[in-house]
Amino acid sequence: MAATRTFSIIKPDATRRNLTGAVTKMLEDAGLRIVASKRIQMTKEQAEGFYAVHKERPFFGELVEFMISGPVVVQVLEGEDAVARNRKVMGATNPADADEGTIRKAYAESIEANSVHGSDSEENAKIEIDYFFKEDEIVG
Ligand code: RTP
Ligand code: MG
Repeated sequence: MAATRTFSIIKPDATRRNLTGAVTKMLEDAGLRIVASKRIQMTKEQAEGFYAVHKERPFFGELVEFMISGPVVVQVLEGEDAVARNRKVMGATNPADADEGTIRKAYAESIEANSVHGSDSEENAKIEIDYFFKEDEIVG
């Protein structure tokens, strides 16, 4: 199968605890290649736009505040079946439900401060990659 791409964020709870390398290693060990990566401080507008699908959810305001509470590392990951492969190594949204060997089981602090984001479909992966990266910033 051909390599596909997905989009990942190492969230502020993880960068705060200096876990950028540890999380990246788990992604790489899962068969994903980091083909673009940058550390950014998201603006409120950027975070609101990124999570626009969750606008009506009760946790939207808190989620935006959390995502701008510190730097994040946005990444493009490439690999076979990248979206599903990444979702698998991330683990369940709530770390209490996450399987052993997943990033969230190892590092997430709570259902909100859960260390990583990963696109949930190939279609959303394209949209999310475009939201943060220009094509010439991605080197496969
Ligand atoms: P993500 O989008 O970050 O990869 O995570 P996900 O698909 O597993 O979770 P989703 O339902 O899309 O929610 C997006 C992010 O919102 C925060 N959240 N907080 N307080 C809450 O009940 C709650 N539920 C979700 C988490 O940071 C989650 O990753
Ligand atoms: Mg999601």
